[in-house]
Amino acid sequence: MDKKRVFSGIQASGNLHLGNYLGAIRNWVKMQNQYHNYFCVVDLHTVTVPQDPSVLRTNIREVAGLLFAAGIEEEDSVVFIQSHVRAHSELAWLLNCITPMGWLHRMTQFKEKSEQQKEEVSVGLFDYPVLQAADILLYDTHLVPVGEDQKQHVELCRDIAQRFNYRYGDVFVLPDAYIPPIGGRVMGLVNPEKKMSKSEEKRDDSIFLLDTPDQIRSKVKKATTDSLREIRFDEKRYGINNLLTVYQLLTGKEPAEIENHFTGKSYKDLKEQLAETVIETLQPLQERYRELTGEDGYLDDMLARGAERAEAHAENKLQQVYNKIGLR
Ligand code: ATP
Ligand code: LTN
Repeated sequence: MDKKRVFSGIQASGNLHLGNYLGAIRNWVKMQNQYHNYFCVVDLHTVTVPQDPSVLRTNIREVAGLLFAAGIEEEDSVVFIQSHVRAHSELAWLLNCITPMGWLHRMTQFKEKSEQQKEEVSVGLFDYPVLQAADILLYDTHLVPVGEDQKQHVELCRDIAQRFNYRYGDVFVLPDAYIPPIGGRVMGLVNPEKKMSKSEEKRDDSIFLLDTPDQIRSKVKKATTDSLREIRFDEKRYGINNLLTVYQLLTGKEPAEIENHFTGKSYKDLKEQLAETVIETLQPLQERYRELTGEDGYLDDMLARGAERAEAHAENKLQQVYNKIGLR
């Protein structure tokens, strides 16, 4: 039977963190041999907010390298850079012309991100979800594995696809989001009421995938806890709950087993064990990353192959769309 298709994207806005890994990338790796996969570094989304050109260039390669280092395999998955496949921008334009502004006004991520920028906010940031819809729809995607914050964008993509299909006939597959039952929203270490984020000013909130063991120990040590001194899963105790959830995700142990293990132990014990578990998890990934990026041209060749494979599918879809609209 034909495998279904998966598409997901990741921004090149800075270092990847444990939230990106546990909420998204790790699941992509786990699911990859059940599907045909497209994983995209969405650099056109990244420039919706100001970026330094040379930093951006470095970040794009770093994110792509980390995807392979985390275990994405060329055999099952096409990894590519969004701006290398022109069809993404072209389809975004065509979808812009059928998407009501009102739908975009409802997007909570835009409301949050634009608050910090007020009048300076770009048209691109407002239009961000339409470009995301183009990404997904170009590949006849069935499933979009993402963190919880992206659920609304995938639902919007479905609405846009439905509207197009209704007007012009069936062209697009309607995608579903896949959000992991746990890990879909890893919280900040210092501020556990907000999600762990790359764009966060407070760097101590996030563990980055390329952090050194000492940086990891120091960040986990500074993580916010509470005064109860009891190590138990409890959604109302944001700090401890987040540390335990990350520990659960990394060890694969059941909550009851974890609570038993930490009975009579201190927050300091929990933090020390968590830090060592994070270090152990990231060490092989960091090693692979160094190997991969150490060899001149190796990563670039993989990305060129990825773009070529992606383009073959995307161009075909784009032509169908032009045709339906009456443009070509
Ligand atoms: P940031 O991490 O700066 O908030 P972002 O969420 O805007 O970045 P990406 O880096 O492109 O954008 O996100 C890549 C994937 O990681 C998405 O599927 C997103 O839902 C997921 N993700 C991001 N932050 C978290 C988090 N704290 N917990 C779980 N998943 C997350
Ligand atoms: N908006 C997403 C990144 C993204 C994406 C996509 C995710 C762009 N295009 C297509 C899934 C499918 C984010 O900020 N995390």
